[in-house]
Amino acid sequence: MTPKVYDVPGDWATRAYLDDAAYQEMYKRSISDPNAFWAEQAKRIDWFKPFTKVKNTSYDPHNVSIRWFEDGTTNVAHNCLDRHLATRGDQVAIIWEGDDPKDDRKITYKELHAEVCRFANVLKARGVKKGDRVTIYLPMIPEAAVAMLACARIGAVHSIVFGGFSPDSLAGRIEDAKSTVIITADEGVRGGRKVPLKTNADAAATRAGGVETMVVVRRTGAAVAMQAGRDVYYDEAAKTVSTDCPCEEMGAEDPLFILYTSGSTGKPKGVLHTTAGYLVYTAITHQYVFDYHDGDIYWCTADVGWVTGHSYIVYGPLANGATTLMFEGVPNYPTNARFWEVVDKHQVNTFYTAPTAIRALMQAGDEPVKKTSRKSLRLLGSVGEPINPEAWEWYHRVVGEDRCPIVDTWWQTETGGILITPLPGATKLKPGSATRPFFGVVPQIVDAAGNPLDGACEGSLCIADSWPGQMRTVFGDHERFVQTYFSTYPGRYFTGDGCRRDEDGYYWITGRVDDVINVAGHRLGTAEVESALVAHAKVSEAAVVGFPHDIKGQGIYAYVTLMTGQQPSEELRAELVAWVRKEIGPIASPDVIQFAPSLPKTRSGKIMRRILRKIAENEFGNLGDTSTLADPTVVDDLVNNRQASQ
Ligand code: 6R9
Repeated sequence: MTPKVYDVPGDWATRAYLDDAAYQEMYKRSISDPNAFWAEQAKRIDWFKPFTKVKNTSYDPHNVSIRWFEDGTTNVAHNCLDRHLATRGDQVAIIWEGDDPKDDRKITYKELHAEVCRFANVLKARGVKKGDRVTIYLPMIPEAAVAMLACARIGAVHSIVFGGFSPDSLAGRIEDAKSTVIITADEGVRGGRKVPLKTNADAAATRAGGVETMVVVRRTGAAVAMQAGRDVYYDEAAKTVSTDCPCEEMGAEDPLFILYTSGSTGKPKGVLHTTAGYLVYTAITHQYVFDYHDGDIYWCTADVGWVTGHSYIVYGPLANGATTLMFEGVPNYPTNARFWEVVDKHQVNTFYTAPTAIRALMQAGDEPVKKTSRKSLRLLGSVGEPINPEAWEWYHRVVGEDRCPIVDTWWQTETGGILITPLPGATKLKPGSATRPFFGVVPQIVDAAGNPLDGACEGSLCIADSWPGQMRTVFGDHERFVQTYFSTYPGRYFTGDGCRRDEDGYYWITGRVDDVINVAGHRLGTAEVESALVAHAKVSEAAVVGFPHDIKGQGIYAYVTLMTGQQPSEELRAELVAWVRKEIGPIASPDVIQFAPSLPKTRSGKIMRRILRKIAENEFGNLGDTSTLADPTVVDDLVNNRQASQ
């Protein structure tokens, strides 16, 4: 079946920065002479000391090293705030929309600058200095952006942990980052419910040890325990400091932040991003992908706990002097019309969300959308997982009333910014395809042996050379960085995604090819869920796979073998689901638990996940070769139980 193709709408062809010819020309330049291209692009930020070297990168597995603009110095907070004051001090930088539709706030660049300086001084007064790691565990309130920029201002490295993660997950990240400072809030508010952030942070600090300072932002005013000497309320500390705080001069390659993300093995990795290349890359992508012009109202619905929030709520937009909307709530609270009501209330022009939200709202029908105007919308975006063509068409037709292009942006925590994407004035759209590479990006599709494939093909997605927004290392474990991304296909960056390229050179991401599952746009390693399950006293063994889920994209299917003497029951099932929620967080709750007397293993003891995936997908007829199993009858038992549980 040939997919439908959507042309660039007429008004976009005239309004946009780039048409197709301009994209082609600029793309070619970016690839043929990256040094010249990125030297030119680096002018979009202010430098304290100019760089003389542009690109200095090696993908050689014996010496992976990624450096951009390495001898220049700058500061991210200066670029996101100070340099805008003369021209746009009174322009709104952040529109904050609270969980309750009655709560909102507008913060100008001048106000944001003052607040960031104050926060930075609170941190400094507590002894935080350049290079220190500061853990941020906050809800979606303006103070989250303020805290990030305050760290950047003084050269501290932030590590944001999503507010939905459990105390255990938070503790692991505090420990790994060797962080002695936590910034949290009394409580978070989402969908009308309170989240006990301070209580969680206390439990995590106890577990991790070494936490010397906890700065607590008051969100709800709930009474929380404050530990004398360690804990301080932000508003009280802020009264004692000035709003004058010079920016630290940062080397281009000094760390900006760490963000933990799941991989196929082991504990989550601390993805490390540095200063100048990251900022240049998020700024250029924010400008061209969203065709951002002065005065646009831009809304990305992500949480700052994920990379999308870092790059496209805070750093990219603020570097470009944009007005960025920050939303505390959820798509279906108080009703399924919330997103579109917020669009109308703040006259949003660009709206960037995740397929899982689109699918959930699609299921709720057209009526909540159609009762709103949405006339301000010009551009729609999607990120986090493959968007199925049905959801794409609905988003385009119902939400965008056939007039707004959709930018389906493919990228990763590791890539720092968008790598494969349409540009709205340049790219014809095919529903479900992330389309073409951004400037400076050379995608390569390789076969199982690592040979690059030409033309229309399907295989594993690699990137042939570095771009400025790329992660530099795994915090504290460079060897793991090399192993994870540069050893499978030596000489290339391996993304972990499968991909197809069609006859027009369009890229279609087919999903992860490793043991990572993407649940509602959130990455989870199957190994993480398994290790949470086997930590339960009644569980002897567990194997976790993803399976297709109507709304979440993928759901979590767990096969659990119980300790001898334990009996399967509905109560135990519920207990195990609750256990995983407590161990990792609600996003990791298994959707299905199948009790299995044993798991299909090879003679060398490896669990054959391929078979477990097929059973979870209900594809019994297509189990493939089971002859290498130590005990093939195990499979019949699993299939029978699966069928019985339907
Ligand atoms: C930005 C972000 C990265 C993984 C990535 C891929 C999937 C993201 C996608 C997409 C298809 C898109 N992914 N965007 N798949 N089309 N437009 O989501 O980062 O949380 O690190 O996840 O998400 O599988 O490898 P992260």
